[in-house]
Amino acid sequence: MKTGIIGLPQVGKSSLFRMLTKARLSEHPNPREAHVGVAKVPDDRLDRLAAQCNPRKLIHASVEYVDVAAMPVASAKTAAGDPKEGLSDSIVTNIRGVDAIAHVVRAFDDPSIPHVGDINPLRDIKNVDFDLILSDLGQIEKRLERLEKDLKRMRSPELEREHDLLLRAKAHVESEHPLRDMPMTPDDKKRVRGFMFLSEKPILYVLNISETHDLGRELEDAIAKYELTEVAARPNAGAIAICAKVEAELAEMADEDAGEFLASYGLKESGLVRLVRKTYELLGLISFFTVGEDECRAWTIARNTRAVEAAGAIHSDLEKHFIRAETIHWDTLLDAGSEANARARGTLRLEGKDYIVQDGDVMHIRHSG
Ligand SMILES: Nc1nc2c(ncn2[C@@H]2O[C@H](COP(=O)(O)OP(=O)(O)OP(=O)(O)O)[C@@H](O)[C@H]2O)c(=O)[nH]1
Ligand SMILES: [Mg+2]
Repeated sequence: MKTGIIGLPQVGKSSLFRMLTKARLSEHPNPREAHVGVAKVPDDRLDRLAAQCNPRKLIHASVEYVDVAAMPVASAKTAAGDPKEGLSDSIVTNIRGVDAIAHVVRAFDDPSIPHVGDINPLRDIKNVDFDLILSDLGQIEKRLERLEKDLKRMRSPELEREHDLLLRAKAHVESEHPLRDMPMTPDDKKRVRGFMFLSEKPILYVLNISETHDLGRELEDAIAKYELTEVAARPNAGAIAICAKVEAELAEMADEDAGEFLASYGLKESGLVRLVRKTYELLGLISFFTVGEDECRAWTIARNTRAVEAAGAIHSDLEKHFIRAETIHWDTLLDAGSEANARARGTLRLEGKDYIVQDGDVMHIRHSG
């Protein structure tokens, strides 16, 4: 699962990417190539399970981030009525390849770093969303033209269904709404999957705010203060505030000092931890765990996955030869002290293929392979 980091120039995209993935970027990157890096998904539940079973290896879940090049500055100028340049092919290609978008929006104040106009996150969000929508509209129109030619030559129920759906999508984007909030049936979704529409991807608005003494409270209030409550509440969207400047300092610190540093700002945890968790949520992902002396590990699956497919996330053989899954919720296991105790207490359940795996389940797959 990949999340693309996008945004206007100089808003803090690469700074965030570096901190999330602890990657080093070259000084002179090739603008056509996006940087890809992996971020660990912090999980206190897994850490506590590991403390109980003391494994040789501890493996957290991860999400991939892509540092997409900056959106064209023209994105910020639509209100002036300038003809739009549109997105470059390389940006479109890079965004198409991701499962979700993190849009970094500037809210920090710093006269030494130029920004298009004054600080206005809602305007920037609307303009960048507009660019995504415009790119999709171009694609929809091209496909509709082709479809109409084909339909003249030959009637086909499948082509007609696609035609109806695309007409609906066209009306939707023409009213300046992103496809991510257009109601679609699972069949509709399948029909448009191949287009990889940009405005259909789930989006997280990441508000990069200034460093202040009362940062804890500022972070809590920022979404409302910049009037993002409404856009963040739309389907497949979300918002989070962070302070990249403070995160950069945190990233340089030893763990012992970090806690004290956070507390001095009235914070409980780092913004990066919240950001990664939000991304995971936005992608509709949950974790289940496997535990043992050799390895404690988090596995990533989509919400509402059946036990047999969850087994497949570990290994395809486990899916093929699945018999049952010994299952227990992580906190019940902690409570019992060990799997053996849990079994004795009768809190370890045996679940079949169709069991819907819950976030935080600990599973042991029994198989015949
Ligand atoms: N004051 C302040 N400066 C920041 C903050 N975040 C980033 N910057 C600075 O803004 C400049 C741009 O940061 P980058 O992370 O390179 O931004 P970017 O969005 O990747 O920029 P482009 O890729 O060039 O579009 C750098 O000089 C950063 O140090 C912040 O929260 N506060
Ligand atoms: Mg950059």
